[in-house]
Amino acid sequence: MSTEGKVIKCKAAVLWELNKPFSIEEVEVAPPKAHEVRVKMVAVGICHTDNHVVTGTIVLPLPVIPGHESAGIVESIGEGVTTVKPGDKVIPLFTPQCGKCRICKHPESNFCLKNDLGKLRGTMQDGTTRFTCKGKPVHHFLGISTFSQYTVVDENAVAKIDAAAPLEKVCLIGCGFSTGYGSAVKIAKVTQGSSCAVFGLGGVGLSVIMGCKAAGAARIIGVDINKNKFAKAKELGATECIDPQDHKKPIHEVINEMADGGVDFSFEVVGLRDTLMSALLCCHEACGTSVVVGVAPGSDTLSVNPLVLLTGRTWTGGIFGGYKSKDSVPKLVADFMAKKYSFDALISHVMPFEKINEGFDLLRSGKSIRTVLTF
Ligand code: PAD
Ligand code: ZN
Ligand code: ZN
Repeated sequence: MSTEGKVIKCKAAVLWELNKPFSIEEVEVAPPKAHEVRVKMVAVGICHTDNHVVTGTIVLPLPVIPGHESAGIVESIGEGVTTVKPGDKVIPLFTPQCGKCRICKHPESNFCLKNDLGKLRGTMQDGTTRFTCKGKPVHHFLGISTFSQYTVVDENAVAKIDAAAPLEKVCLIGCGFSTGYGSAVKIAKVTQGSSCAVFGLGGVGLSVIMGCKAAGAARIIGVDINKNKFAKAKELGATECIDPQDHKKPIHEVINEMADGGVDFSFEVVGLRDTLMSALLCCHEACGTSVVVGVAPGSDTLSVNPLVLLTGRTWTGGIFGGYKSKDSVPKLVADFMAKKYSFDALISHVMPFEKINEGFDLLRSGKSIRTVLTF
């Protein structure tokens, strides 16, 4: 029996209160409106950004259904949708690409003005919600809310991918892999023979390392306070790994000494004030570039002596690895299918969607890299 045009009742992970476990609830998912698409989820990864919603580091109206690193199959489409059809394999895009705004028309920028990351309204682009639970509206996360068996997304926030792609793997292209890899190859534009330092060796940081290696970096220094992350970092291309707790000196001084005055490229992939500062100061004062990838609490500020930048450093950052999402995701999947990279080292756990709270515990205790939940 077709579900097209009907409300679908299904299971979703709802966050009712901060710092509480998700409750798996029956929710109602409305049919897609014009220029919207309803997607049946197949696999979703757990990214630290989802945990930022649970802790309130990212402030959203509650209740909310988080999740943003996923892959699925189109169930039905609203009026006027032309770029996907029912049955297509797709990846929802937490940064949309409307193609019309100033940013979409800019040759380099990717933070489309239709995004919900800046405003955090917790709605679809038209300002309304498609989920209800126990008679109450439930908010969306970044316009895609993928911790649900079915979700509705705007057409500009979903990309059609290769019909042969393994969804339980390529879901990582929806966030962690693309963010890390693109931060190295697209935002920093890491050069052949250069030196790099990567702070934070989680799913995103390890993907930065993969990007640095692919770009031909000669030296890649991994930095983490959890030594259990070092083996994977080395497997993926880190030439050495250091734990700031093993050094008396500030870690940026240690790296400045190791790397002839500082690395060419540094990446902050944690989301803390201290590591943001260390990453900035560990790149060379005259020719270094430091990239902000980690998401710090919205209320945090950094105070920087202008000389730190006056000497010639570049300080930059980016969402989703700087990729224009709708154009780039199908290409990143094609590169995966052509075996340009593998996600086997990044996916440490696979479990059924119902075990979502166990997956978050693994992330918080530093025991997982990426947990993929399957529906
Ligand atoms: P993760 O929890 O898998 O990895 C974080 C790593 O940082 C862990 O290995 C920690 O041990 C390590 N760490 C913690 N404190 C320190 C410290 N003081 N010094 C060094 N290392 C430390 O997270 P993740 O890889 O999923 O995400 C990392 C960050 O990137 C997080 O802030 C997330 O919100 C952000 C992110 N940003 C974007 C984007 O588009 N810019 C996308 C996805 C994730
Ligand atoms: Zn993410
Ligand atoms: Zn746009």
